[in-house]
Amino acid sequence: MATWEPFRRALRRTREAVTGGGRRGSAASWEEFLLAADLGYSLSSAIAERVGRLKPAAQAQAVRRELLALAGQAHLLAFDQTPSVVVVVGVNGSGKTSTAGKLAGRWSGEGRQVVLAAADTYRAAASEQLGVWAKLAGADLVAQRPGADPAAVAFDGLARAQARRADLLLVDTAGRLHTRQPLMDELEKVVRVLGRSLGRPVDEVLLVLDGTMGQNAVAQAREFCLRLPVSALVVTKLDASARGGAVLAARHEVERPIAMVGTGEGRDDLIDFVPEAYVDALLDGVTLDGGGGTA
Ligand SMILES: Nc1nc2c(ncn2[C@@H]2O[C@H](COP(=O)(O)OP(=O)(O)OP(=O)(O)O)[C@@H](O)[C@H]2O)c(=O)[nH]1
Ligand SMILES: [Mg+2]
Repeated sequence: MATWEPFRRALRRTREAVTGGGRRGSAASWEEFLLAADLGYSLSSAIAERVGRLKPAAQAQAVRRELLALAGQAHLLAFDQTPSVVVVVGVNGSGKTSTAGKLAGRWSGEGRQVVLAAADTYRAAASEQLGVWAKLAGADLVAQRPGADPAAVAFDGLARAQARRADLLLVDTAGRLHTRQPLMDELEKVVRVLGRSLGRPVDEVLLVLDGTMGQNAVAQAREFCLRLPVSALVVTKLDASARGGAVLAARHEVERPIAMVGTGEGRDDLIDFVPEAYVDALLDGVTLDGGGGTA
């Protein structure tokens, strides 16, 4: 399958962590497997308990079904406006700027006109970093001087996108700890100002979660979703993580779909989330006592 190999590659470390535990065939061994995949304690024990009641031969399929239910449906980004507006949010270093840059590259590559707004006015060189991505993508960059009001940059970005009749406005924001109230207020303002100028809600608010953060990402997702109209999750750095299952726990916690997965630092290293491919890559190599497999 075309989409399977990138997931397999990205989940290599997680798979190594979970298949190291040997043969499955009891609730305890499934719990160990799910904990190793970083699904978190409550989900892992609940699933293992349900699955452990089944005959060993039925267990692997039951785990697959449980994981598919957790993964939910794929999420296609909404693109039917001129411009469609996508705001990228998340904690420091989660991969927001890279994700915005990769998306700009993908969409310009498909012939869409893209404007990137550098609403991270805090970090030194943040707009230069986005500028590099804009150049790579052939997208327009809208930026102001460091310290400017992020909502003003977003507003300018929208004005530019509307003036050029661009297809997409992508707004990169500053990383912030979900526990810092004033910073979250500011992010709310960015989304509110854009919505007011558009006369409708922004099309997507993508929450970027660092896939190496494990269960911390679950707490982040909860807080961001409480404050902002997050429409979907993007999980980065799965290529560098042994904790690829945590995203399923995050999805379960906030009931937002997973849109995309970051699989490296390069411009093409962002793939659409395909639940079946993801779960199969996670389970690849899992064998089962009595299930016909060999360890
Ligand atoms: N391996 C790997 N690295 C990634 C991925 N996505 C981003 N990175 C790296 O993670 C680091 C942080 O990425 P940024 O895109 O700058 O993250 P950010 O959220 O914009 O960071 P701040 O603006 O400082 O909050 C960079 O070194 C990226 O190259 C990914 O999918 N895989
Ligand atoms: Mg950034």
